[in-house]
Amino acid sequence: MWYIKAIATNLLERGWVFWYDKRSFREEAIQEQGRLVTGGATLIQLDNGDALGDLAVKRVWRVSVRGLMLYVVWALIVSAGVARAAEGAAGDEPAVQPQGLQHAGIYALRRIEPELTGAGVKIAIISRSITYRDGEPQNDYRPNIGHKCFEGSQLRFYDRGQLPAGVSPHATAICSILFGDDAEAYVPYLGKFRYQGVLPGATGEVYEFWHFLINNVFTQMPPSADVISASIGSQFEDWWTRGIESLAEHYGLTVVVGIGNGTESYDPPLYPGAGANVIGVGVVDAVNTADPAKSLGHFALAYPEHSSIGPTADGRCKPDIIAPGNCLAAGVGKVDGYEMTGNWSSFATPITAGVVGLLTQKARQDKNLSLAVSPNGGNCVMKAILMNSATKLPYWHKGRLSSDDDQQTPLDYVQGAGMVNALNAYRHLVAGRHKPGNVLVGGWDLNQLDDSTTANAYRIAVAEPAGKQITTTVVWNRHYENIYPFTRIEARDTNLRLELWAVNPDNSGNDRLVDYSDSKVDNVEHIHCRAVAGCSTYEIVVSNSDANGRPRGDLNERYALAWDVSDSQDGDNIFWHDLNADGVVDEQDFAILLKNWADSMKSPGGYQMGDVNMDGAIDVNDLQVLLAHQNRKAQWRDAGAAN
Ligand SMILES: [Ca+2]
Ligand SMILES: [Ca+2]
Ligand SMILES: [Ca+2]
Ligand SMILES: [Ca+2]
Repeated sequence: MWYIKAIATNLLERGWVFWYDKRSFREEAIQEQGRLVTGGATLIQLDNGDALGDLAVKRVWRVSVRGLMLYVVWALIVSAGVARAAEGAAGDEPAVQPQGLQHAGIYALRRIEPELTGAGVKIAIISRSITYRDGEPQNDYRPNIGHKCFEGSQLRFYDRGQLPAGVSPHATAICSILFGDDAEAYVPYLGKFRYQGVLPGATGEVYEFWHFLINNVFTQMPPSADVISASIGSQFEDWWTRGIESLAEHYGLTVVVGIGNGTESYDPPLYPGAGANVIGVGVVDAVNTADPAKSLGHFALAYPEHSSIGPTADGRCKPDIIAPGNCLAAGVGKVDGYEMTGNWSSFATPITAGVVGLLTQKARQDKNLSLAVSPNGGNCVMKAILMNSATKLPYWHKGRLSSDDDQQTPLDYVQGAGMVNALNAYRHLVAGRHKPGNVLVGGWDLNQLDDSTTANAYRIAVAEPAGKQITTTVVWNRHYENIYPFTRIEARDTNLRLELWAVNPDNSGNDRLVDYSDSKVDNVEHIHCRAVAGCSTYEIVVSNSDANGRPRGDLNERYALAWDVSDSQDGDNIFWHDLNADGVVDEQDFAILLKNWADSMKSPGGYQMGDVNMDGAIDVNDLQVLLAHQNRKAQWRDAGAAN
């Protein structure tokens, strides 16, 4: 068997792994693991007991060599010999917490780039005082720095200093998700576990909200930070929400803000999360179970009942992105206590901001990536990369249920561009910046359109278009005055358009427009569509939608573009059928489908889940698909409770 070992070693070095023992690793098991491609990681072990490490399995082939059946696995090797990842079946050893970070691909990224801990990166946390007296904040906005998970953290505080600073449970939870690190954490229902936030090596700059508005927003003095994370919201746009957008525009600062959860279904997204230049974050719910160990480790979809929903009052798509919200987080009662946060966009926000922090650290290490952190448009690059690399969850569709609005509505009203995927975002970033012309199948650009260049084209070659998905996103800033009250300069705003063309290199007369995205009001355009069978050359075109109707001199616009070609996404996700996310497809799910079907007839403009076959309407055909999956169970449901 030595030669198999040698081949294995060689393949390993090139990112391949192969398998030969049918007893230890059956084909079905490989295929099962193969579903965990997105942000997933799984341990594969050689039959002699050598751990190959955590792998994100991409594809499996079966081949025969000298009579031996080999299973060849195209995989990304995450690291060798590390502890088993907790993506798998419930009943695993409790792994690192918060598991929401695992679900967002953050631990998988850290396994391939262990030094990505946020070192050298500064994150500003905008934190409201918990107590107000006569409208005055009482300065209780800080995390509980006595908590064990903050022992090694670098946290600095900014407030007016007139009142003694107090502790906020909200800020404690958020800062632990970002900066916490505790090798010996414990809660009774999990036993011992490792606690590790997104950026344990970063510096946290914690600002009291009103202090931040007066000292930084009003004066337009950007905080000393690379990313702003805020879990704060107001129903209405105001001078300070526009002032924050102005900071993003004028300093290229990435601002990540939760859109809120609302108090009832279909509440609109809150400002500044709803602001055009901000990354607005919605929440992916944990699965529906009474077992805390399971609800910390398994996540379902974003639901309009729990996550606020777009469009905004002026018709723009929000959120931009979603992330898991239910995290284990430091509490304020005990110095070593941890509590479950629940499904709130407040906690999806630091996960998303943290991913931008990780990308920032990487972009600083490589001068070829430096435009991603440029003060001139870096926020657009980060937003384009984050959105383009996001994972589409079941039911992702543009705008309303029907498809007739898809070209004018770039994003899903509940999922935005999809769920944050740190590993995929990292791959997008390191694929590098490419200027218009012939480009690689993945990458990004920071560029501009003006009077002389009214369109830029990026040509990609897709070797095997069958079953492939082409995704591309363009992001630009809206323009604001940089003094109070930060009025929007509407005349300065542009309306960009994104097109995907199937190109015939031999005869441009045969080029065909495959898809386009051209909203009148959004400052993002997004395409996610299947490649055309038999067509391997494509062109992505960014242009001014109304170039002909505008006076000259007004067309300058800086934009960031990201693009990628990926395999078609997982159609076998149980949440297509398990509508209440309790881990089994049964009559409760049929009842939800029937209700949503009725609602979709009553209010065709609403957002209902249940178009299982994605033909733009909920009807009897969807019910039939659901019935065909009756009694299907999620792996986690019947597995023993984790410790
Ligand atoms: Ca639609
Ligand atoms: Ca447009
Ligand atoms: Ca169910
Ligand atoms: Ca349907």
